[in-house]
Amino acid sequence: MYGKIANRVFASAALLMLLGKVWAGEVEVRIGCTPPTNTERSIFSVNVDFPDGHPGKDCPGSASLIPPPDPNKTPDEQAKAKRDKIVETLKEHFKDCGLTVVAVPDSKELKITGMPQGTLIKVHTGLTGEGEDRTYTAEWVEYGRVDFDGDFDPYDYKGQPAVFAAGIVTDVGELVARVSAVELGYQTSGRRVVQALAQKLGPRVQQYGARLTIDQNGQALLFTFDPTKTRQRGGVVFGTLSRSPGCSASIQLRFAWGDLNCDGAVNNFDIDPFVLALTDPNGYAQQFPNCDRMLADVNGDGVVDNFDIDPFVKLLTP
Ligand SMILES: [Ca+2]
Ligand SMILES: [Ca+2]
Repeated sequence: MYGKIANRVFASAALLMLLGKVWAGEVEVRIGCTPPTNTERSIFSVNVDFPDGHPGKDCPGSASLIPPPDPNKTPDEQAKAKRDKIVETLKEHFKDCGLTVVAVPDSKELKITGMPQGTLIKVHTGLTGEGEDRTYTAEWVEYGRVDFDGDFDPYDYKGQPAVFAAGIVTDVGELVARVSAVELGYQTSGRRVVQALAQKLGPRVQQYGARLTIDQNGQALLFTFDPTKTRQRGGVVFGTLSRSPGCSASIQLRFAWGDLNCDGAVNNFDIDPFVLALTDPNGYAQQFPNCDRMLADVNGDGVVDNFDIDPFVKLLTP
């Protein structure tokens, strides 16, 4: 059985050796900015973590120094100024690892293109104090998380009670919960904030195409996205006006169909794992514990079987 399937896959794939590698990585991720409120230059950072084993060049993290907003500018202009500063820094950091960073015209967003599937993108707002930034992608988001790490100052830069926000963006729309320090009785530990936000989001998250759980440390909201409801947009909303660092968010891109060794690329190295997924589910789970055997369901009918062989071979053929 194993031999027969392997032969069929290998025969079809022999052609590929001549054609070279096929890369999966063309995912676009967007970051939308809201106006910062910091009173001193503060760091806003974006980290891109390619999947383990990905042969592409490592992408270093990037920290942008965001100046305090110009009070003569409108909130939209302040958000765009922050966005432009981030674009300027990211461009420099990501140019060697195959990612392109541009400002999206007529918006407060930037987009990063060229991400391999399976990449983790993390945004840390540091001390920049903004209401509701967002990061999302089309079609490829698997998980999202919003962290409120540590204890937060219950006041914002104007001395008003701070507001904390978290939510999701999907094809259904945006679902955002906000909680103020007043509502929390000024007990603004990350755990309290996360609990309060989860309570507000809870009843409606599923309807928006995600599942919500709380991280075991109690300081992060974890979202698992429904692929059928994140075809156009899927991601998270996050932010706080508090003068404390500790708010961050990340999205994890799904691996591609056929990327059976989960290295972010679909190529000849996936042939052996594919055959293993097909013939020996337990063996596959043992050898690729961080991967999902269902990635072998290339024809998308919900089962992994021989009918996935031809579509898999097709994936490998440009
Ligand atoms: Ca692969
Ligand atoms: Ca199938």
